[in-house]
Amino acid sequence: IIKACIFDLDGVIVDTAVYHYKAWKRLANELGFDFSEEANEKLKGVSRVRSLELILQWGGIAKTKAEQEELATKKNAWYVDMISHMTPAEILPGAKEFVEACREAGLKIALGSASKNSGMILEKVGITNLFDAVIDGNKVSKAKPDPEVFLKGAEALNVPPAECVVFEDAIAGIEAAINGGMKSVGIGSPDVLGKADLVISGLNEMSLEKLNTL
Ligand code: B16
Ligand code: MG
Repeated sequence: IIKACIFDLDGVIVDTAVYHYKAWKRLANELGFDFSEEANEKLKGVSRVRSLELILQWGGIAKTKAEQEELATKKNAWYVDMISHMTPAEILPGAKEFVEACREAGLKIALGSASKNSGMILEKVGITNLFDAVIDGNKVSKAKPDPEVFLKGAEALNVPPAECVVFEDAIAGIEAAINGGMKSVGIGSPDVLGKADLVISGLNEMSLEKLNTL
């Protein structure tokens, strides 16, 4: 029986991938190259540091650790500038309604995100108070598919992993849920997220009835 839901942020609750893409693209362009929106898919759910490593690889550019830190800070400043203008209208269809329905049913709710900017995003779209616990990139040291972020979420909610379900749009996130001994719902395509217990195209397709079949 499910007692808690743990939600990824980017791609599940909001679509911040487009802002990440704009900021990384601007950085790449300054360095003299470009990358496609298709390549950007590979950055979803991936940490800031690792994202930069991948992008520099695509551009065939080598940078020292110190330079990388500077570049990541620059990208983040542009990104934060964009997300500081986010509004509640940017919550993905059905996301707020489903989280509210879970709360009304007495389920515990946590965020499990790789982002270090999750606090600001939740604040801007006005849903901070829907979460009993927020575990994000500031609180974890191991990236998905390591289950750390979700296990910390379960612990904060005081619910055993087997009674938690994770909602994720990235395959590494579904693997993290499985590695943590949790149920998982994939948000996106079954071709990519086939390992999940259930795959839907968005939280507007989710219901408490479906949750109870997991
Ligand atoms: P930040 P999620 C992830 O969010 C994004 O999908 C990924 O593209 C980003 O690099 C990562 O957060 C870190 O974000 O630079 O804000 O710390 O899907 O785990 O909610
Ligand atoms: Mg995501």
